[in-house]
Amino acid sequence: MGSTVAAALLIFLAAVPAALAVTFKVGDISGWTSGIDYTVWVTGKTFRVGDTLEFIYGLSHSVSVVDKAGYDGCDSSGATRNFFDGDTKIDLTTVGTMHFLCPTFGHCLSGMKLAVPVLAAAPSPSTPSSPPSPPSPPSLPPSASPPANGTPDSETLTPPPTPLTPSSPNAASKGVMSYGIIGVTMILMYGVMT
Ligand SMILES: [Cu+2]
Repeated sequence: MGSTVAAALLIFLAAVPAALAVTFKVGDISGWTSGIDYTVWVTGKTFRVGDTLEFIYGLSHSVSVVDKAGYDGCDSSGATRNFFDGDTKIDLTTVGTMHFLCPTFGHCLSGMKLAVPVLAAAPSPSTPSSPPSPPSPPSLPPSASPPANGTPDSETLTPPPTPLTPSSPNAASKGVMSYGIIGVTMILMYGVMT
């Protein structure tokens, strides 16, 4: 049973990265506001066609979609779209760099602008090119092995149910992994006691 669960979990983990589009909350918990360096926020992230940007902002801000010249010069006069609703979701539909700025006076000049490089949609699993984020191989805690000599101590035999990967997708798979670890522990205890 344990191997079946593990196999199902592996299939699940392998299928997720290619299947899910990502919604990026611009600025993360800070949102779309003054005083944030959005070039830093963009660094290290991969944006793809099919993903979504979500701008969350207060009344003093808005979002203008501009071209590179508008971005460089903080000029929103040529904006193709403007949003004021405080929670703006923009779908990334084409490959290339999208440019945004806040047209409130002075905000763009103080850094409230965003350039997002958009790549092609994520490759399908059958494509031989490198996947965006291969799951790191899990490392089981070594404390599950019983002592070679002496009586087994039940406390040392039950490690905490740590998730196998740092980014566990949901609580359900955590529960499955917990059952797997408990099952392995029980098998080890049974082997020691017989
Ligand atoms: Cu602003």
